[in-house]
Amino acid sequence: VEASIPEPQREAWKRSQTSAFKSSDEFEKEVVRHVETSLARSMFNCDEKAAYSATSLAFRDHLILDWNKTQQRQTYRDSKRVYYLSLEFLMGRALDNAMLNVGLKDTAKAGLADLGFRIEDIIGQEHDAALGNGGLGRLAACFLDSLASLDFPAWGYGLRYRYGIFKQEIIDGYQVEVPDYWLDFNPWEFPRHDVTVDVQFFGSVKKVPNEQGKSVAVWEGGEIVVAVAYDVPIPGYDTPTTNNLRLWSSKASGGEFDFQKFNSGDYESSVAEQQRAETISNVLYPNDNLERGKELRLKQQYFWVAASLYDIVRRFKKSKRAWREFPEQVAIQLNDTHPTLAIVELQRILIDIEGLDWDLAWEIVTGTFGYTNHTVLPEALEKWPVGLVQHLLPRHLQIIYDINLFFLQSVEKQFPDDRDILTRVSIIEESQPKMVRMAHLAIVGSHKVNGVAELHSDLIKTTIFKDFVEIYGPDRFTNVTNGITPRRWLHQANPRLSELIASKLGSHEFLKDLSQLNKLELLVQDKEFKKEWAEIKFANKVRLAKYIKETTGVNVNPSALFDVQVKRIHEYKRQQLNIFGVIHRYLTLKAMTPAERKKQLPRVSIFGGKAAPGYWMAKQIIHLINAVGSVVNNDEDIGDLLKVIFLEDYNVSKAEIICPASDISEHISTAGTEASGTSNMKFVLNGGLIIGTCDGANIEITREVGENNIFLFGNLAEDVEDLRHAHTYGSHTIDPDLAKVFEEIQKGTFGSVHDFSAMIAAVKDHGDYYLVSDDFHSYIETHTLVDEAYRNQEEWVVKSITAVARMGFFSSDRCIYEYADGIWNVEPLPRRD
Ligand code: NBG
Repeated sequence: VEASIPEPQREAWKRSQTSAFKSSDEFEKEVVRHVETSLARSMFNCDEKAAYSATSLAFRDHLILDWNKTQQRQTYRDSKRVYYLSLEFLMGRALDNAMLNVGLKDTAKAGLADLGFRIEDIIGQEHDAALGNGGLGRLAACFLDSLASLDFPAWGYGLRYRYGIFKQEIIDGYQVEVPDYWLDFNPWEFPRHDVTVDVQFFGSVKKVPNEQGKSVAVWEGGEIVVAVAYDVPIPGYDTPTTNNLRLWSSKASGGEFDFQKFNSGDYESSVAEQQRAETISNVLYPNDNLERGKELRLKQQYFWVAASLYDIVRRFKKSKRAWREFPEQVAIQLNDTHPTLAIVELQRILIDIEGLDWDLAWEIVTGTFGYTNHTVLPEALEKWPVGLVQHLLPRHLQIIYDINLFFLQSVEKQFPDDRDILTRVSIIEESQPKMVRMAHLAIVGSHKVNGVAELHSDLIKTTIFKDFVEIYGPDRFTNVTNGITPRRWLHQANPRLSELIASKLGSHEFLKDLSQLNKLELLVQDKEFKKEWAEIKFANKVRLAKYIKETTGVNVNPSALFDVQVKRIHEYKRQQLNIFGVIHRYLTLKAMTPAERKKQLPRVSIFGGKAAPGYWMAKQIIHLINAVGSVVNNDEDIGDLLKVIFLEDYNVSKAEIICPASDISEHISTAGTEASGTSNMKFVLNGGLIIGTCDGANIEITREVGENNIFLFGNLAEDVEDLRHAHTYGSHTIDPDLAKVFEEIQKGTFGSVHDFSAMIAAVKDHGDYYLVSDDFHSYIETHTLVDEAYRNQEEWVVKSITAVARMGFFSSDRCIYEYADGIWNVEPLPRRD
């Protein structure tokens, strides 16, 4: 607004206005222009990488025009906005998504062909944006797609890590981590060197009287780190709405380096401050469902939260509204407890800087925030030592103490005879050292708390947050079952299936209203349709088989049953159960006569996923999978009957190849441990069936697709505690089939007896916390049922179609509507004014 062009000159601007390409001719011109100018190359040195770069720049230009208009429209309307704060956004590739969402993929395909390139090769050049670990980060990415596609005025806020999640290499069967430097060429971000925020750390707090003689806190001293904004456009599907993901990058304040030190010849220390500042946004912590209490992590959190809130408050203040109206204009969603300091930061801004009194400020704060919990695992619940918070953020610790004081006073009033409840719910844990419990702070500072699937939302209410339900009543707690975007996970990942569905339903509308899939059920007896359906699955398996051959050298038969488990490696996700099951299958096949073997159904067991670098047991699981693979895959008795594959470096773009190619996927966590899971949804949406436990969203998937179209096994969440108790205090006997598997491992059949002994001991000697032995029999039996069902291909295809037809509920669009309605109270912005 400040620098707008005067009326008389605007005509000239309008005459010269940039317009986006529409035809393939115009697209080609843009590509050539970018090759020749932006990249300073020509047709004589344009390789696929350059063609990718130029294509991306052409689409980036396209997006930015829509982006500008969207931001203008949203500013002009000044309606309530949503801010999604997440330390992780696992975006994957952007080009294919941009082409499909703006509806110009065919145009680009024709244009690229004219210029001498195949569009798949060009898409394949892109490096994944991997700023996340797993489901939590990918959920944030799916939500951004839905928010834009549904025309919500929404921003994402995150960190621009220089290194995303590490690249995984498998060397001699072991995981080796390699840094993921992804920023050498990233056409999808716009640096905003003019959008910066000074973020303060350390220092001390002084109380000084203000003009009214009231004592106010002043936080002074310490050091300043500068946050610089990088904006990533998020195009909606089939709408001009293009939202913004703002990622903060850290840089030293006061320029590049200390000139005084430099001039006095001390070059090294002159850049030290710069390096220390840049460390903050340097690397994503590679843990999934684990918090390690590292100082740098807390610095990252505050850096990102402070910059984001400053930005949000700045935007609000432009509207000149009264502070009371803040929660009517701003909804902030906390993706897990990582951004919980935002609660404290907003309270600080309101009382220390804007001069509001505590109660009004607190009302504004709680009216603004919503908190999503993503796990009940104790090792993942965030806690910070009071001393560390005190040192890094002295004023924030005072405010946390005040929040806690007022909160505990009200609890005491409500439950005057219950001293214990105060200890249990306090934001400060009276341990040695004392700890700040971030989840408690997040609950106290939010008006809504939600879990991510029904079972999970029930569990948080009855276990970890039980006392808070007593205190606030059940209304503060709600459920929003996770979802996935059908644009990426069906249309982009499985174009043939998406086109087949579109041809039967008469349009692509289902991609915006996934419940329309239910009309497919009318076709389950249509022979031609079933045949095409099966052909597409087969083609997707052929594609994956080719990829397996290229990357592992192993030949797999695409007619075999493809059994897939891809996700982060974790004991609670139980890849160990899967590989023990594979060994059991191997032993069973080995014990058969050749004639018996001939009657068996061939299978390919496919694994993929990263282990956190410090998670030793998870790394042993990877090692065992690879060790089993090298024995089984080379056993001539076995041949095609069983192959065991570990796919290196599982990530979003690989998931797009893997999900469409599964017959069965495994979602086999110990009941009560997987909050939701979202890959379960991706696999079923692509026509694969599930073998799974009664855990997370598997339960609702069962409710939707019907018990006949899913393979459930294992103990229930309600029995887990008793079983664990019995393991420790009763006599603990191991399932006899599992015991045979252990014997085989210990005989050295798969090498490395020593390496694998801890995995076995966890089950045999250390209480089998994850109930591997308890569930083993039921797991094996259920796999037998899978084999039997798969033999009847006719029936299998019916199951597959029926399941897809009933998956409408799991669109992230449905989630976003539920958040918008039940938590944010925001509405979409009509596209045309
Ligand atoms: C993960 C859960 C998954 C869930 C995703 C998204 C964390 C802390 N939690 O089950 O383990 O699907 O969140 O909600 O990463």
